[in-house]
Amino acid sequence: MASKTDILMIDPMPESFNEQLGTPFRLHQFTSVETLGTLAERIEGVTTGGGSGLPRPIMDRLPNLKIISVNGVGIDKIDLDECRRRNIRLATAQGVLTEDVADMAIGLMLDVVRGISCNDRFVRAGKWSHEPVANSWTIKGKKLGIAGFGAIGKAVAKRALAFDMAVAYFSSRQQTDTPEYPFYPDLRVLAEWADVLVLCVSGGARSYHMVDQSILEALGAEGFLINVARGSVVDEAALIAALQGHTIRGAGLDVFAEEPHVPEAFYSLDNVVLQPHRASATFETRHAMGRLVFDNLAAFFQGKPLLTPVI
Ligand code: 8YV
Repeated sequence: MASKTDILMIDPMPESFNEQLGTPFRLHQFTSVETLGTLAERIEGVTTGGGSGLPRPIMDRLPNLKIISVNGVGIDKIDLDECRRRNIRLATAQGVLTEDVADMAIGLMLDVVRGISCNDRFVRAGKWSHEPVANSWTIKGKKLGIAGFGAIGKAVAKRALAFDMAVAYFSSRQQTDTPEYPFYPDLRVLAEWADVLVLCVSGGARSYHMVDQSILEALGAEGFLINVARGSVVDEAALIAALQGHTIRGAGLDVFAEEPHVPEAFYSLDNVVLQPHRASATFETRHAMGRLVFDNLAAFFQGKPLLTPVI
């Protein structure tokens, strides 16, 4: 019997995935670089999440690595130049998580604008019988600015139209397939226009702290910020100051700069809704993502084209 190909899992994969993948491959859960030992030389494939990527110290320890299959769409924590230099192929789970991530963006927007989580805490604390309940704000007619107009940004736009919102976007270039949405080449101008600014950009150096104090000021005291992209896109200290000082009205955050660490300053704020990076985490989508991670690996080791290649 041919020996199985060794695959290193940086993040744990669901049990169903292990069962599938366990057939042609031998799986190893990564714990630390130090404990890799002689296994390191046998590893030919890596699976990882978009948030974890493949840190260079691990990549550098795997001399026979041939393919990285990402259980997500983010590739900001993978050194693409090094992949090309070492001829390492890269595939992502693009296409199958778009709708869920867009739903999360809309969910966070509805939650923070309508005060849903805040009022849930109010009811649970038994305050309803003796304290006045604050009003929230309406969604209808609000202006939605979307930063990053790839598949996820466009799916957010589509949903926002059902709420009678006006939609415009910022992107590195104007999109040819969506002439119905106004394009703002300057994020600050979009932030000034928008009531709600949703971040759907890719992570990495280009978008690092793209939303800083000046963009929050442009969003203004009636503005809301929603982030389903990467924590690195937002200057968290500036955001905390803006929420505390009410120089923006609220925020909905699925992602943070140092996950799973979340700055404690957020905990006591009622104008922010926090999620532990759950946008793609539904049973259905995680199953489809796992399937794609598996199918890309299987295709590669069978000498077939990758289904969703990046490199
Ligand atoms: C996942 C993500 O939560 O797609 C991405 O880049 O960050 C998320 O969809 C992550 O990949 C799962 O580990």
